[in-house]
Amino acid sequence: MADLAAVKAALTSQVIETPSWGYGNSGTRFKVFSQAGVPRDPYEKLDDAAQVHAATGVAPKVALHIPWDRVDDYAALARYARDRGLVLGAINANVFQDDDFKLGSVTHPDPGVRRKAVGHLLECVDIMDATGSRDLKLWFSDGTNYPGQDDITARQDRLAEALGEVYARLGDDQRILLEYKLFEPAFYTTDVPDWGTSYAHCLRLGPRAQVVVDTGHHAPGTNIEFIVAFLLREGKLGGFDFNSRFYADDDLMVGAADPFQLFRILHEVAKNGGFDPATGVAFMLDQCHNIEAKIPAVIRSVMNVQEATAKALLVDLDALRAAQRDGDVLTANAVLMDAYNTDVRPLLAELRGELGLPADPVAGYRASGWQERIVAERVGGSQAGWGA
Ligand code: LRH
Ligand code: MN
Ligand code: MN
Repeated sequence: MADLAAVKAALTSQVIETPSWGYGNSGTRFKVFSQAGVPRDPYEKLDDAAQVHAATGVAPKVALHIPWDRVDDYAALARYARDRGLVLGAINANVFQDDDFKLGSVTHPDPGVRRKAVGHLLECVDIMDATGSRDLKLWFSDGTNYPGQDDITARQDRLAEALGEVYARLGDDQRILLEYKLFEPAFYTTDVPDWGTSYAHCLRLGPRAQVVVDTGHHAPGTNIEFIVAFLLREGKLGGFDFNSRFYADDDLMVGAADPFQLFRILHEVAKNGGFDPATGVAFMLDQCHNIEAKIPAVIRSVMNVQEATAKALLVDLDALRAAQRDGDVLTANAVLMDAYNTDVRPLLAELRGELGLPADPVAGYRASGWQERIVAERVGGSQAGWGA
């Protein structure tokens, strides 16, 4: 039997980082839908994130995206966050929304464009110094659309050079988290398309470069928990961008499409010690809420991660290992399924009660009056960045 007190302690110390862009308007390339009351600036995004933290108790960190969250004074933004019980999390660089980056950013054939891209990445490290952020999260849209368009190997060389320059600029407590994605917006080659490419670059860079796994960035059918187990074993799992998908990079609420996959991923995290804050695994959300109400959707997502975490922590590892040792396939599988099929909602409601949180965080948010207030007070909200 899993130790319930230890399960509760792990659930209490878990930190789920929410994305600033999840609070803004978003959409697809076909349409960005506007919602009433969305934040008009990064400060208001933090106000909304504070509501998520108030309702759940486990979401004190907020990731920023630069330049979507550009402000004059980042130290002041960090203070504003602190005053609301929050801290600023990963700084996400954006080298994908500038006309200059049409053929790539750090892998662009023109050294002048590469310099501009690296300049932005270095500026993001300056911002981290001001905000106290630990993580520089890098996702490159770089790639090609047509065979022959550019030299695949030369692009890897350019990528390595840029990453090396940024790595050298990191402070002792800062990390590069290198994200991969199979395709989109590039449709033929992508310069960091998979975990292996990211891992190879991180390995070469050194211990402060780690891989980030965005759950929506794989080919259909990819066994993500295998990747997670492998990276944890190598000390190279920097964190997650959680979301869920039915087809490609859908950015739907985590746990909505495939809660069983989320459980299998978090089982690997639990089994390999990844919930220990000392391992530094960041549990981030990377989602956009195009058609649903944003703040309750973020709350729901946090709850979905908590539920999958609780189930993963409930796996009876002694029984599992005994069955594995005995080659008892059916019992091993049953041990795992017993944990997955446990209704952990009463346990989480009890824990929230003990912590003075609403037993039902979505209901707690709805009763708070915040939604009505922002709809009345905020006029002309901004969009997350897509299509901006
Ligand atoms: C790319 C990505 C990356 C970006 C975010 C907005 O698809 O997952 O993490 O920063 O979306
Ligand atoms: Mn992502
Ligand atoms: Mn993505």
